[in-house]
Amino acid sequence: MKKIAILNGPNLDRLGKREPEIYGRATLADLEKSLRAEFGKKAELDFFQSNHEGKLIDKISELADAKPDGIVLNAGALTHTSIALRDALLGAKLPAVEVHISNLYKREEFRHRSLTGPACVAVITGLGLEGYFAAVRFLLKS
Ligand code: CA2
Repeated sequence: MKKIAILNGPNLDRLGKREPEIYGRATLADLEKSLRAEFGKKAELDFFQSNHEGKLIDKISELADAKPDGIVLNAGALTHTSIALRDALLGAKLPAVEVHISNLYKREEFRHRSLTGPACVAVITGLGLEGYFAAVRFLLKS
């Protein structure tokens, strides 16, 4: 069975609880349930969320040793700031797909730059939660 890690960064634990006009009404728990319903028979899904940059880096280091088949990463605002997260991803040498619920290019200019995107095989932005499904599907096929 393939293994996919799904990592969410700062504030994504608040999904469905604020700003539904940008991020929708589903919670992170709803997303986990739907992804397990869709892919649970084909893949082992490992969900991780942290509001702390270092914890995300530690998780990526663990994954570098565990070697899942892929990583789906929504690093939240760390996408735009974290060289450390980018270095961790590059060091892990695992196929990663970056996902953003909102379309970064329709938002403030500071969200247009992703430091982590170049360390990923693909970036999906603006498909809502569907982006996570597309990312898992892609990683399972590769
Ligand atoms: O669109 C995305 O998925 C983002 O990664 C979400 C981040 C934002 O900083 C990125 O620029 C784009 C923010 C996550 C905050 O999520 C919340 C969700 C609900 C309520 C409050 C915050």
